[in-house]
Amino acid sequence: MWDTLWLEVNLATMTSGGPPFGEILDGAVGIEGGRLAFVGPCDRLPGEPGGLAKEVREGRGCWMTPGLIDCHTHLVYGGNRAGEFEKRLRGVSYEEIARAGGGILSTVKATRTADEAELLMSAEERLADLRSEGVTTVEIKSGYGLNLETELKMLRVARRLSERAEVTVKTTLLGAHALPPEFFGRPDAYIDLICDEMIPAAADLNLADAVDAFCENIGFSVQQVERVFQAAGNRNLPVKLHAEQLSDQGGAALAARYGALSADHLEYVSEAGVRAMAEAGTLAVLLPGAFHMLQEKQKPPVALFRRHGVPIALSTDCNPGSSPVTSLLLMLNMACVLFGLTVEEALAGVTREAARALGMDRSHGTLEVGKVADLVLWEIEGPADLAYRLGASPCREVARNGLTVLRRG
Ligand code: DI6
Ligand code: FE
Repeated sequence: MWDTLWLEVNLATMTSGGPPFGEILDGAVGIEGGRLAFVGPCDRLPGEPGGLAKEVREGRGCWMTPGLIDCHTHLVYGGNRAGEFEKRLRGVSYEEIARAGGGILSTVKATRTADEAELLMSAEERLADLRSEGVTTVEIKSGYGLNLETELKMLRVARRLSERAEVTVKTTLLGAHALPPEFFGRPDAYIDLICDEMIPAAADLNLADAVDAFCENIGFSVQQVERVFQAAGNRNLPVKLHAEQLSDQGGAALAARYGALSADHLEYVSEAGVRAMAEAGTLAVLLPGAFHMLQEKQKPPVALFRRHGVPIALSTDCNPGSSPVTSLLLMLNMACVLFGLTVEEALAGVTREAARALGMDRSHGTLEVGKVADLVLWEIEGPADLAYRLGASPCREVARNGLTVLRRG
């Protein structure tokens, strides 16, 4: 006996190689022990529904997708930067604000002074927004501490969120996000601190699932990031990189050389960088919220990613500076309208490919027998509605590990 059987649901399984969206109309889904035990058309069920499962649920023609995965966020932070947003609207650039000690560093101040309970509470509110739209897995980076104590504090809060909020959390140490004031003029000494103390401590305490860095002229150089990647490798931590967001630094090629899970942003990536990513199997994570908020003009080269076969994932980049976004559905729309993705590419970008970007594609990201039963029920006419309707909230029910964690309307 299965625990639960869903009947009369249209499935966007998001498996590749078959029909668009891996679609199965008039489908059924069986769940047992938190895993998918059956995914197929209703008329291929191996028996009478009542005899197959303890609980039978009617989908009434709703659509079901895998639980959404937000694979790049800075969800845990202190303070608020709406004032900077107003400055940018008056023409001051993101880089100018950063160089004047605002930007990331203003959030660092607020995050250092906040205690764990405060950080947890504000992050929980943002996480609630994401969850209300079907997000079941979220990656959360540190990077607003920039000292050992606060980086670990952020990672601990991220781990606690996963216990409290019925969401799967992957944590990433982003010590190399910006140069903290106490290291001004000594960036290499700060890289020493990351390599010698932060990475070993995060690894020993099992607080980080990966290591990230910001490779940019207002961030860190390729040489500095390379040292961080080596230290991560010494502790068997996978790496990823904020690369080519504001300029071409050769970060994507570096990420590829270290077998990175993903290179993220990529507005300024060169064809050589894209080719290197393709060869290494490094994904492109696109972040249209940051592109929009910073009023960027240069788009990531989607046609090159397609031509070279670089898979594309999509994320909110939820952060207080460049992307105060807590709607992954909005990112579907922006990726289609601003970057020219198809709806299918966009939806794959927050399911199958996002799972791959987090190294969890064997267990998550598609509706397939054996995978974890993270799923969302949507009251929509078809998958395109998810990218088409701005501000709609068609999410009706969310299950994580086969258990209902959200039910609406
Ligand atoms: N790129 C981004 O878009 C975020 N971090 C990064 O390296 C922005 C972080 C912030 O402005 O607080
Ligand atoms: Fe980011």
